[in-house]
Order: sequence, then structure tokens, then C-alpha cells
Amino acid sequence: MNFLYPAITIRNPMKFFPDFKNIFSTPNEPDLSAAFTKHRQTLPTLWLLGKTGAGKSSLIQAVTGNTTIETGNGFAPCTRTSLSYDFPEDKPLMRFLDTRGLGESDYDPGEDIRACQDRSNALIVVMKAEEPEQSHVLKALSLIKKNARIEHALVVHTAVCLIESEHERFQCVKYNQDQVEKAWGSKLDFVEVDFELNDGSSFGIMKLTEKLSYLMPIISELMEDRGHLDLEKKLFVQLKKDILWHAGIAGASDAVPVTGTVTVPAVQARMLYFIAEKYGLEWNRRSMAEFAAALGAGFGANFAVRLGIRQLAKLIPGYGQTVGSATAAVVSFSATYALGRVACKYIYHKSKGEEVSREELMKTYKKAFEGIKEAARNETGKG
Ligand SMILES: Nc1nc2c(ncn2[C@@H]2O[C@H](COP(=O)(O)OP(=O)(O)OP(=O)(O)O)[C@@H](O)[C@H]2O)c(=O)[nH]1
Ligand SMILES: [Mg+2]
Repeated sequence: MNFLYPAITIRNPMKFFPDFKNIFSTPNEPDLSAAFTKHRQTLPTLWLLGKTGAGKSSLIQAVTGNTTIETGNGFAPCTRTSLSYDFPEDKPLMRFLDTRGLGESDYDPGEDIRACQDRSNALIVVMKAEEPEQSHVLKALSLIKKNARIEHALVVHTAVCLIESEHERFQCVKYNQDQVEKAWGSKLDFVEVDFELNDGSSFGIMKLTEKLSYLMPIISELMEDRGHLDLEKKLFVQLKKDILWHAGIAGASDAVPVTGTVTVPAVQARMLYFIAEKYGLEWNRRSMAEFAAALGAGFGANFAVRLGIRQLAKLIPGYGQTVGSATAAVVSFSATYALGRVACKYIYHKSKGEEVSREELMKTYKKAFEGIKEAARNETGKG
């Protein structure tokens, strides 16, 4: 047996492409509640850690745009217990874990740290640039590093505009960064931001989201700039969050292969109905059959062969049964997303009475599949 090839891909190469037979047989309102629950339970999570008043809650507010998140006055502690914020709020694809600020004499964070590290994929260390006293944070970092559950971290230096001199700002950030890296035992990526400038703008938010995207690639997918896109792409980007969410449900349910076989086509059918409705098109079995025909009978099979089993092994480093199931989840996520993308294109042109060639649809599907793989791997990594 060759362990390079995850078992699931050999047994079931059909997973690469939409299973129209099962999509057809899905009732209009399938019960997907178990899949929704599983998805919510396995959302990838960024854990915010820092002293009280460092700007943890402000960061989440700035990135998610959720103004109901409570931030403090900078003197008294604000967030008293760990709180999680799903993002996007209505159709979540990831989670921010806001935690109680470190540094109060009566608070021993040991238990909270253990709980948070088991729920999180990566750590965000938040520090006010002008605050050099970070002993509680450094102690927590050493503990987290020792426990070895969290591999990736980003340091966010906040309130940088409170330090007017550029030289002094550089020194302050460097001082804190050096302290953190010493406690962590290796170099760490960092970014400087200010969430509150007097003119209402924010310093470094774009850079912050870019850095957060390295840890959580779905963030850049969700924040795609709609600027210079043609109308077809603009309409797709408007639905992207919903399509990604369906992909997330498909990926999460497929972490358990037995459920996935039934659930994935049902989720895809739900997505196709949703997309068509948004484009104002009535979608029924006949339109589904037309869509399947437009893609062509050999659509998925060709794609599976071209992608190749060997390439799939690269998606998830490591081998064995767990990998088999994780790989299936990655493929289901990516295939559902790609199906949503190609459906948008097909429906857009159909609504204008235009035909799109099979090659064009295939190209769109493949590009979408390839482009989302990394985010899919991160999204389904806990499966
Ligand atoms: N000027 C400036 N103020 C900031 C910045 N980040 C946070 N603050 C302020 O610092 C105070 C505390 O911010 P929070 O986001 O509540 O801090 P926290 O880390 O969540 O604090 P706890 O919940 O107490 O642990 C608020 O008044 C924020 O407005 C920043 O980048 N610039
Ligand atoms: Mg807070």
C-alpha cells in the first residue's frame, strides 16, 4: 500500500465534482441542522491575548465591523470573561475569541489559557505600543509555548499614533516585540495599528487584515475588493459570503465521511436554489438538468483526472485515515465553492439569454477550486 495517496481519494474520486444524481434527489427543504451544528462547532478560531486595555476588543470591532462589541475606557478592565464572536455574524466562517485582560492581581489565567488553546487555531498577541510592562503577557506566552498546542501567532502593536515621534514609536514597538519573541522562543510576525485616530480613520487596518489572512486565509476571501470588477464578478462577490458558508457546511459535514456522502449534495442543492433566487431565476429540476448538461457529462471526471491524486496528497501533509477524512473535507469545501462560482456565471449569462461555452465553465470551476484550496484547508483543518 502506498501511504502517499489518501484512501478516500482512490475510493471516491467522484468527490471532485458535483454529484448531480444526489443533488437531484434532494428534497427542497432537507434537514441540514446536524451539518449546521457540526460547522459551528468546528469554526477556525483566532484567540486574542493581551493586558487589560490593550485593544483586544477594539481589534475585533475594527475587523468585523461589529459595533455591539464592548470596549473599555482604558483604565478599568472591560471584558471579564472569554467571549466568542462569529464572523460574518449571520453566516460564520471563522471565530474571534476575546479573552479577559491579563494583569489584574486577583486573576490567574491558567485555566482560561488551557481552555482557549484547545479551541483556537492561532494566537493574536495585542499590546499597546506605549506600554512596556508586559510581564503577565510574557508569562502567559511562555506557558502557551510550553503547552505546544498553538503554533502560529501574530503580534499586534496598538495605539501607535499616541507616540508622536517616529523614532520613539520604533523603539517602543521594537522593545515589546523583542520581549515577546524572547518569551516565545522564536521570531514572530507583527503589525502596527491605531484603531482611534481623531479624523475617524484607522491606521494600518488594511495591513492588519492582510497579516490576519496569513493565519486565516478566509479573511481575505471575505474582504475581497469589489472595485474594478465587471458586473458578472461583482454580482458573484455579493454572494461570495453565502457561497463560502455553504462550502463550510459541506466541508464540516464531510469530516465524517458517512454523513458527507448524503449531506454534501444536499448542501450544494440548497446553495444552487439560493443563488438562483438571488438572481431572480426560478430554479427547478429542469433548470438543474440544464445546468448539469451545460457543464457536460464528463465535467467532473476530466477534472478529477487532471487534478490528479498525487496532487491531492499535497493538500494535507501527513497520511492515514485522519488525512483521508480531512482531504475529503477540503475537496468538498472547494468543490462546493467552485460549483457556486460556476453557477453564478451560468445563471448570470442565462438571465441575459447568453450561452457560455463548456470550456469557459470548466475554466471558471477549476480556477475557483484551485483558488480556494488553501482557505478550505484552513477552514476544515480541525475536521
Ligand atoms: N488611541 C487608541 N486607543 C485605543 C486603541 N486600541 C484600543 N484603544 C482604547 O483603549 C481602551 C481599551 O480598549 P479595549 O479594546 O476595550 O481593550 P481590551 O484589550 O479589550 O481590554 P479588556 O477588555 O479590559 O481586557 C479603549 O478606550 C479603546 O478605545 C488604539 O489603537 N488607539
Ligand atoms: Mg476587551
